[in-house]
Amino acid sequence: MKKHFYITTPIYYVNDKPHIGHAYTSVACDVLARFKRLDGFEVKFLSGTDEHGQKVEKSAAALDISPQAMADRNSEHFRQMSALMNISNDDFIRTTESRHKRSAQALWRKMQENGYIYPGKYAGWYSVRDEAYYAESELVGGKAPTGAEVEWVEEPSYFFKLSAFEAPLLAYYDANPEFVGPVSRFNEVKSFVRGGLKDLSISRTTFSWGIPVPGDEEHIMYVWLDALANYLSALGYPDNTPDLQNFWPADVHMVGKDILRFHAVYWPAFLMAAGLELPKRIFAHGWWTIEGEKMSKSLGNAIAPEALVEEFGLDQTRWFLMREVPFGNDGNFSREALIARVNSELANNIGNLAQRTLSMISKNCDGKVPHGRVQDSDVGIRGIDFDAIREALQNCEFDKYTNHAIKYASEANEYIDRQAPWTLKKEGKLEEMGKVLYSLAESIRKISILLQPITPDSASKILDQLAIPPDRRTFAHLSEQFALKPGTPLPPPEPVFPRLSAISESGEGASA
Ligand code: ME8
Repeated sequence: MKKHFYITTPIYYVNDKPHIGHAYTSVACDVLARFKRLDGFEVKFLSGTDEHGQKVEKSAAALDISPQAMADRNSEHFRQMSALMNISNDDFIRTTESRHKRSAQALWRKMQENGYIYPGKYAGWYSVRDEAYYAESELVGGKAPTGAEVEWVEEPSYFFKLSAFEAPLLAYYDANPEFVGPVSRFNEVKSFVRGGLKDLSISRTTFSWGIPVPGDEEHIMYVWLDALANYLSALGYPDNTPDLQNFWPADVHMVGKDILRFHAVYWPAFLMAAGLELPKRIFAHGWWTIEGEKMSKSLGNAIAPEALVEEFGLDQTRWFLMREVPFGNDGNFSREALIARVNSELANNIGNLAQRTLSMISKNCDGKVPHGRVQDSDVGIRGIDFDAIREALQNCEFDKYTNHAIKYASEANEYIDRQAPWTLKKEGKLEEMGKVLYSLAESIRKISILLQPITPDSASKILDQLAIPPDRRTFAHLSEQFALKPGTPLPPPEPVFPRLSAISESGEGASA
C-alpha cells in the first residue's frame, strides 16, 4: 500500500491580494509535496482561502461591495498565485463553499455533544486585523501585542472550554517532541499554555458574515474555528471518506509564525474536544522584510509574486525563497541578494555545468549519450547521500537540501575542469573524452532529478535534454540501474538558467 502524506498551506484571507509572504508559504509546501510524490508517497496538498469574518466584511464595506463579491475576486487572485508559482496543490478550498460550511458545523456539533461548548457573554478586546481576542493584560500601549488596533466587544457568545485542555495539551507536547517546529517556537507555545488557558469565545452576534452556529442562527462561528476546520472539510469530514481515512491526521500544517498559536493551541484543543486525531506536525516559518523594512500596506512595499516572476523568472524566485534563509528564521528580501544568488548558484554553477557538458556532447559525440559508465569516484556525485537529503526535507531544512544540490554541481564542475575534456579532444583521446562526458551527464541527470521539487520547470527541461522519459524521474530512478544509456540520441541543448543583470529596477533585468 502506498504511504500517504497530507500537507496544507494556511488559507489566506481574501481582504487583500497575494504577496511574497503568501507565495513563500505556498512554495515551501509545494517543495515538500513534490518531494514526497517523487519519494513514492500519495500526496494530498491543500491550499485555499479564508473568506469569512469581520476583517473581510469591513474591507468589502470600505469598497462598497458585498463580502461575497470581494471573496470571489480575491480568492481567484490566490488561485492565480498558485498557478503562477507552479504550486501543485490538489485541492483549493474556499470557506464559503457548502462542503466547508457543512463540515465546520459538524465539527461544532461534535464539540458541543462532547460537552465543550457553553453559552455566555463576551466582554473584552478584539482585534479585527488579527481576528483575535486579547486579554487586558496582553495589550501594549492600548494595542494588541502585534501592533493591531483593538476594540471593546460585549455580546452574547458561545464559549469553548479551552481551559480544560491545558493539561492534556502539555502532556501531548511532552509526548510528541516533533509536534511543533522549529524547537524555539515550540518552546514559546509551551510557555504560553503553561501560563494558563482561559475559555475561548467562539461565536459572534454583532455582524453576520460567517457560518451560522448550528441550532442558534443568531450566532456566527468565530472565524478561526471556521477557518481551521478547512483542513478537515477538504477531506469530506464528517463523512468517513477514503480521503479522511487516508490523509487524517495531517502530516504538516505549514504556517507563518504569526498564526502558530491558533494552530498549535486552539486547533489541537478543538480536535481533542471532537475526539479526533491531532496533526503530526505544525511548522512555523519566519517573516520576510523587504529591503530591510517590514512589509505593510501603509509603506506600500508589499511585493506581488507576479512582479518577481516576471523580472527574475519562476524557478529563480522559488530557488531564492527556499534558499536565502534557514527555514524558520526571518528573512530579508533584496533584489541584489536574489540576483547574486541566481547568478552564482543557478547560472554559473548548475546551469553552466549542464550547458558546457551538453553542448560538448552535442558537438563531439554525434548528439548521443557517449559510451561510458560511472566509474570515476572523483565525480563526487556517485556518493549521493539521499538519506541526508530526505532527512533535511523531513525537518523542513530547505537550505540544507539546496546545499546538497549545489555541492554535487560544484564537484562536477571541478571534475570537468580537472579532466578537461576539451584537451582530451584536442589530443585525440576521444574515448576518454566520451567517458568523462558520460560521467558528467550522469551526474547532471541525478542533480536534475533532485532539483525537481524546487525548480520543477528548469529541472524537467534539463531532463528533457538528457532524453529521460517522464516516468523515469522519481527518486527511485536515482540509482545506477537507471543510468543513461550510451547511444541514446539527445535533443539540441539549450541554456536553462540565464544570468540576470543587475541594471534594471523595473523588469528589464533578465538577460537570456
Ligand atoms: O492568517 N512573511 O491569513 P493571511 C512570510 N486566514 N510569510 C507571510 C508574510 C510575511 N511577511 N505575510 C504573510 C491568515 N505570510 C488566516 C489563516 S489558516 C486556518 C487561516 C504568510 O492571509 C504566512 O504563512 O493573513 C502567514 O501565516 C500567512 O501568510 C497569513 O495569511
